[in-house]
Amino acid sequence: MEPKTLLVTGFMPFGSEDRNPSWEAVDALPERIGAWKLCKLLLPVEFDRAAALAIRAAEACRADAVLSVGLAAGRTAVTPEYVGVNVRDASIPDNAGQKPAGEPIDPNGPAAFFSTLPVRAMTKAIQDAGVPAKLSYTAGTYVCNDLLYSLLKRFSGAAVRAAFVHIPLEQDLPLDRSIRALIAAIEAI
Ligand code: PCA
Repeated sequence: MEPKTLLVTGFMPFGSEDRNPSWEAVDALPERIGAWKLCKLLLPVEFDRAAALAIRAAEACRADAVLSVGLAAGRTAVTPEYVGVNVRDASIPDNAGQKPAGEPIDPNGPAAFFSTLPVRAMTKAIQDAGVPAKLSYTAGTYVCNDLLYSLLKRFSGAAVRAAFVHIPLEQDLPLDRSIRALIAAIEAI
């Protein structure tokens, strides 16, 4: 059987961090996981632009699904995200200096979209692999949520499914555990 294509994205450093484990973990993933062939993309931490680049890449690599990964400093478990909400509310500027305060992502869009990959099963698979994981009901209101909402809106009603996984800082979860978690999550898709 032809492998299906999964676009996996990670982010550049932002704010006061000089590294972002989300891209380091994505970059370390093997090219094939289970039934999936991976196509990888490093994204800038910028409202609008990250989503536009991810959507373009999903179309270019004819992705069957998109799994985006980001850093959630302060969390100690890997957290698949249940929902993307139609809000931009930044507490620090993005890497292009934008700092939206309580604006919709799309003034005409619905309040939220639910992830279309099996986030509950992905969370369980990560736990079964021995890595702390918890289903999250908020991806925040910064660039990660912007990306998730925009992907789900773009592919709403289409065959392309999408989800987002936040991983902790390396000091709270070593990178090899986050990599193991992503492999388990992808095997569960
Ligand atoms: N985390 C940020 C944006 C980029 C990243 O890795 C977030 O949670 O919105």
